[in-house]
Amino acid sequence: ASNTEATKRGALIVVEGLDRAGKSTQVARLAEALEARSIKFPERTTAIGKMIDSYLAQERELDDRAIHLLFSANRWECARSIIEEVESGRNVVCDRYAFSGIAYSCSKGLDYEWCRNPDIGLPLPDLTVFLDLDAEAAAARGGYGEERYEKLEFQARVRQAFHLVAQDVSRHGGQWSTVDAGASLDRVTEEIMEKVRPCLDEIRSRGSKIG
Ligand code: T5A
Ligand code: NA
Repeated sequence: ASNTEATKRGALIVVEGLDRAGKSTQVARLAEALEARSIKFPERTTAIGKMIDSYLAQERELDDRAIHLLFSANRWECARSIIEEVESGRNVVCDRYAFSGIAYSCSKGLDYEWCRNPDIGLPLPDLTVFLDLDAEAAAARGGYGEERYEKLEFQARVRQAFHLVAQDVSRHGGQWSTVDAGASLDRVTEEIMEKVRPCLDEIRSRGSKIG
C-alpha cells in the first residue's frame, strides 16, 4: 500500500482491569470520543460466547484449560473483523482482550507461557489502558459477587497477575498505561484521553500497519 493509504488506518485501543473497575463505562465514553467501534470480550453472542457466558454464570463447569482456550477462540473469531475495521480507517476500542485471558487463567495456577500461547498472532493493540483499582474498592461497587470470578481474594491475585502482564507487554515493546480507576468517572475519562491522544497522533504520523 502507498503511504497515503497506510496513514488512514485506525487505532486499536484496549481497556483492561479487574471486574467492576469501570471498563464498560469508560469504553463507551472513549468509543464516542473517537467515533470508534467498541467490542467487548467475552463476545457472548456467538456459539463459543454462549458457552463462556454459561460458565461465568456458574451454570456449567469446564476444565481450566478448556475455558482458557474458549476465551482465546472467542477473540480469534473476531480478529478478522477487527483488522478489517482498523485497516479501513476506523478506530476500535476493546473492553478486555488477551491480557484478561492471561491474568485470570494464571491466577488459577496455570503456567504463564501456556496461557499466553493461544493468543499469539492476534492483532496487537496500539495502546492498552489498565484501569487499576484495589479489589476492596471494586467489591464495594454495585452488582458484585454474582459471576464466577467476583471474589475478593481471587481478584487480588488477578491484580498481581496484571502487573506481570504489564511488564511482559512493555518488555515486548507494547504500550501499556495504568490509570487510577478509583478516581471520579470524569477524572478517569480525562486520564484515559491523556494517554490515548499521543497514541493517535503517533499513528497518524507513522501510519504503520496493524499487526
Ligand atoms: N475473563 C475475560 C477471563 O477469565 N478470560 C478472558 O479472556 C476474558 C476476556 C467477564 C469475566 O470474564 C473473565 C473476566 C471477568 O471475570 P466482563 O463481562 O468484562 O468479564 O465482566 P466485568 O469485568 O465484571 O464487567 P463489569 O461490567 O462488572 O465491570 P466494568 O465494565 O469494569 O465496570 P462498569 O463500567 O460496568 O462499572 C461497574 C460499576 O461501578 C460503577 C458503575 O457505575 C457500575 O455500577 N463505577 C464507578 N463508581 C465510582 N467511581 C468510578 N470511577 C466508577 N466507574 C464505574
Ligand atoms: Na463490563
